[in-house]
Amino acid sequence: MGSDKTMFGSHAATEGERLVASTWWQRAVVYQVYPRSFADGNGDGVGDLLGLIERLDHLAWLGVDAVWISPVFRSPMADFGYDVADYCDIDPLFGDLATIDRLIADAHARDIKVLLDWVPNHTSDQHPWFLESRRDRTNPKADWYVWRDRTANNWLTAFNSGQPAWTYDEQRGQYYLHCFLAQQPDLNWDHPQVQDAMLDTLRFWLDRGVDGFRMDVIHLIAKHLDEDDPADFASKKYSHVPANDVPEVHPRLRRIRSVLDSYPGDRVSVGEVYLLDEERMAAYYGSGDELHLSFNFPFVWSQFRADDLRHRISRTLDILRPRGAWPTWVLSNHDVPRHRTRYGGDEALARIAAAMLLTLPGTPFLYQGEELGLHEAEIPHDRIVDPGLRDGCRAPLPWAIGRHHGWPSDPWLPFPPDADAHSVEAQHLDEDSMLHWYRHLMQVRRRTPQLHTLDLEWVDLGADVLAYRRGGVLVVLNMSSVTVDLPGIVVPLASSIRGLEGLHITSVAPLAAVVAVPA
Ligand code: TEU
Repeated sequence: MGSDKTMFGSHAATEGERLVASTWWQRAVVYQVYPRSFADGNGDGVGDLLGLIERLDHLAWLGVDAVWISPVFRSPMADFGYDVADYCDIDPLFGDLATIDRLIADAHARDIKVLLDWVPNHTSDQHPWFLESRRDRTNPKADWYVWRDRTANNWLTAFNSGQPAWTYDEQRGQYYLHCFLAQQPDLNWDHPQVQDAMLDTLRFWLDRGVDGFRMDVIHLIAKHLDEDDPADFASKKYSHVPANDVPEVHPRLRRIRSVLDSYPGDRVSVGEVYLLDEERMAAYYGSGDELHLSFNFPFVWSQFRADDLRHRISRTLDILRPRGAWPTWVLSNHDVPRHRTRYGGDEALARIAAAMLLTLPGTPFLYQGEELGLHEAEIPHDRIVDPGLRDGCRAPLPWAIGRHHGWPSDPWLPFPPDADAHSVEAQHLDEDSMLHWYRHLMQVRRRTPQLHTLDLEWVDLGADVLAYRRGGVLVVLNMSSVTVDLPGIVVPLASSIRGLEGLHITSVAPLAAVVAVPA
């Protein structure tokens, strides 16, 4: 536990650090769509772009400002799209280029921005570049991937497989590097032509009007192959990826940034910098010339306890703010068990988590289904399909009450538990539902300018209460089992206990969240 000084010291930004949102992506709430499980437009049991287009009105109603869509490019789907065989085409499972053009236009017509998921570290082993590269040692793309006569280090693949990150290729007669599956060979980013070709794939989509990219394991585009992982590396709970963090990555990020910045309209990059340390992660923002945003994984993995959260939030703000770097906040995504389940399943805690996510200083990212309060799905043994065992958070969204829950046919994975009660249809009708709670918090966030800065000042209301002031707005997340008295009389803008909005209150009930202004 940190010292009281760090825990409750003032975290209001100083004059030089005070940052106010000036771009759309600093004000935005971003919603991650995992397209296979969002909505199915063609009835084949797998979600697709048409399904997403049909649900844009729902997302506009919910109040999201942008969608990040997990990969929809041509892919053999060994890693469900994170193995790309053509960066400049859509997989027929999801639609085609005309469908994505329509999606971009229809989203923009509703003031929703579109971010695609760019996978620069590796391609599919079926990508034409790899097929050419593996042919022999002299072809024009011979050095586009990482080939060695013998395994150059002790790295293991991700997903806890225990397998070496090097596979011998008979055809080429050499080993190639793959930080993930053997079907995902790592590109050789030391090669200028690889960099140029990958930057062209960004231009392809920027020209088509996308507003930015989530960038998959972006820290891996530079590596020191001669460095072994420490002996205890594989046993460290969440470090499945060789944790490369080397200086050569920064000029590469600056090239990527300059491509995005050469387009009008504030195109944005948000990097999956899977380094479990805020200080290391912060370096990937450069001095405003590398990533626009970076995911904050120590926060994802925080215990849902006031002291741990306070520590992570303080550390993030203390490190990012002086650099002029804009924080992001995520609780769930397509790789980790749903936070509702991680936090024990309780609905009241999930409501508190939502209030926190949507009132912290920076850009929040929601993962599809958290607004429905979905639990992790239980996947029977014979239906597990993901090599990383992440199917439980990738279960299809229940849209309706009844058989198939609004899907035209039985989808590719089983539904999460209590799918009728958690469905959009059921929750739409119930103003007291989790869905309405998220929507209301987003409305409050949008119309409250105090929530669009990086100011945050802790308020000490007890160890199990996460409480902070954002300008004049007080947020009280009571994670304790007792009622807490407030420092004064306030009027809730949002209250997880219904019926309190607009009233004068002086305390917050156990396991309740309040966003309020002074009376
Ligand atoms: O994830 C990278 C990553 O760090 C994950 O492998 C994480 O360690 C793991 O999922 C925890 O179980 C990205 C994508 O988000 C993931 O879906 C891909 O499988 C991976 O890259 C490879 O592209």
